[in-house]
Amino acid sequence: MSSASYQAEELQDPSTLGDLISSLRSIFDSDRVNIEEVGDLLKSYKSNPRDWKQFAKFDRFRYTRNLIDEGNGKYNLMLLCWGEGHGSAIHDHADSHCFMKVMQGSLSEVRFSWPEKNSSSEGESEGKSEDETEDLKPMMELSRNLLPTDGVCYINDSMGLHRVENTSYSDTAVSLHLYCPPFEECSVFNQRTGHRSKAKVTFWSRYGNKPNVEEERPPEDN
Ligand code: CSS
Ligand code: FE2
Repeated sequence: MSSASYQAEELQDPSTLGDLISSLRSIFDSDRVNIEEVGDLLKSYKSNPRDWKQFAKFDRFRYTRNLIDEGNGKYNLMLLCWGEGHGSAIHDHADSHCFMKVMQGSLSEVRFSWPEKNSSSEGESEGKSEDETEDLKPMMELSRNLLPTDGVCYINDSMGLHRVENTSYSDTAVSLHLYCPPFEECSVFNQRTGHRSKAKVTFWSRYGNKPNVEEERPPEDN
């Protein structure tokens, strides 16, 4: 096959989640992440529940994180399942790239800036402190978006923090997330005080299998 026809094949829209996984693997073969290219690829796949229902495992109480692919160790691809009214804490992304695509329903994404000091005291690094007594301003909302099915968004720590929520009380929601590089811990924030704490992120299921061991839960609200 000539390189030109190979390229033409690569540019075809993925028609299944399997195709999408293969294309992501080849994009991430390169050490540079082209944010636009990954975003466009995620947009070009049209969600079909038949492709991903084997990974969609819900919990009654919290949203769940279900691992789909470890991307040759370079990134984690996972399906998040949000029950009615389920939401995340305000969180960062541990210096990773975060891509998110809605697969079913819709999700609200509210962005915040990093906490800032309340006083005129200067010199210390903004929002990086875990000192519970530190005087910080209430966290400032930057934007608010309702992402529809097949909608894609991107965030990293330099763009701020966010809270993701299924605001529907009648419909569940499902989203596909890609984090590069993978992370096991992030920070969660209290909107009122700006205080931050560490939270482990865990998987509810891996490759469609739910472990019988103790329940694993996503980050708790601070
Ligand atoms: N970052 C959250 C989901 S919103 S992007 C998580 O991985 O649990
Ligand atoms: Fe997030």
